[in-house]
Amino acid sequence: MLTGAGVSAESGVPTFRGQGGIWERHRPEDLATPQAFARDPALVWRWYHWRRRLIHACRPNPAHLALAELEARLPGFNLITQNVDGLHRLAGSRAPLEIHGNLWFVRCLDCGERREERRLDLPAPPSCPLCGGLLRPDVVWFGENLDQELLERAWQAAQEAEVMLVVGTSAVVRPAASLATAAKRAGAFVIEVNLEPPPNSSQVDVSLLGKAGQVLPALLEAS
Ligand code: BJW
Ligand code: ZN
Repeated sequence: MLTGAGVSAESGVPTFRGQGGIWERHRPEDLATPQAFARDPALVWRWYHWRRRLIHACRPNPAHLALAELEARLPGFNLITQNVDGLHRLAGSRAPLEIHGNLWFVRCLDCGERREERRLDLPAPPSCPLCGGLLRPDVVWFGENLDQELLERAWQAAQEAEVMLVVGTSAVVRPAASLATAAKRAGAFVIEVNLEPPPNSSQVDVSLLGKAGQVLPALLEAS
């Protein structure tokens, strides 16, 4: 499985692109780049502060739950997610590969210490308890490398997959989007679940149009 923001949309988490998406109102380069954080850490942190509070109130939806149930039923199941909201784990998925990080973790710019941070009363960037350095959300911004070990495991899962479901992603951000292409090239049967038809239909074998929260439980029912 490869999931994106569309999987969490029905939980009330805004997507990035498209109607009502976050990038409609904000420029990605102002908020989701290391340069933006270096320029104005308070501004970038305020944006995460807003999202953390919003996401804290969101619950997993039937799409997350169906994926957790599929994992329990299918040996050799792998879940790769671009989402940073932590909702897959909350739904019971055991080991989602969160290749774009997780906004409930922070990382020190100076000493690299990574820790869980769930407090919601942090309107300004906190400082590191070990060295006093600036803490940033432990997510992957544009221009940054993904965690190499996680990415390696994701590549391997994609290349070994017999079937790959690509759910609720616009599949424009790399290298995540390339995982589906790699799976297809290695012989996987690729199924896309999205509200919209895929821009490049030669990349998928089947396109299921609809809400992830309806399509995935229906697939589970049929399996
Ligand atoms: C529903 C639904 C419902 C709605 N049911 N469906 C090659 C060429 C050109 C550029 C690059 C390249 N390789 C790398 C790059 C640069 C860049 C990139 O890809 N840019 C492109 C945009 C052009 N990539 C990177 O910088 C990556 N790093 C990297 O490659 O390092 C090496 C390198 C460095 C320097 C130069 C070159 C290479 C890192 C990417 C990090 C992305 N980070 C973000 C923010 C994370 C933190 C945070 O959340 O704050 O990740 S950006 C944002 O986009 C977020 C998402 O995970 C990611 C993907 O979005 P997603 O999940 O697909 O959401 P949407 O909103 O786009 O789509 C939602 C979909 O759901 C839509 O299709 C809807 O229709 C659908 N939907 N409701 C089903 N109910
Ligand atoms: Zn530190």
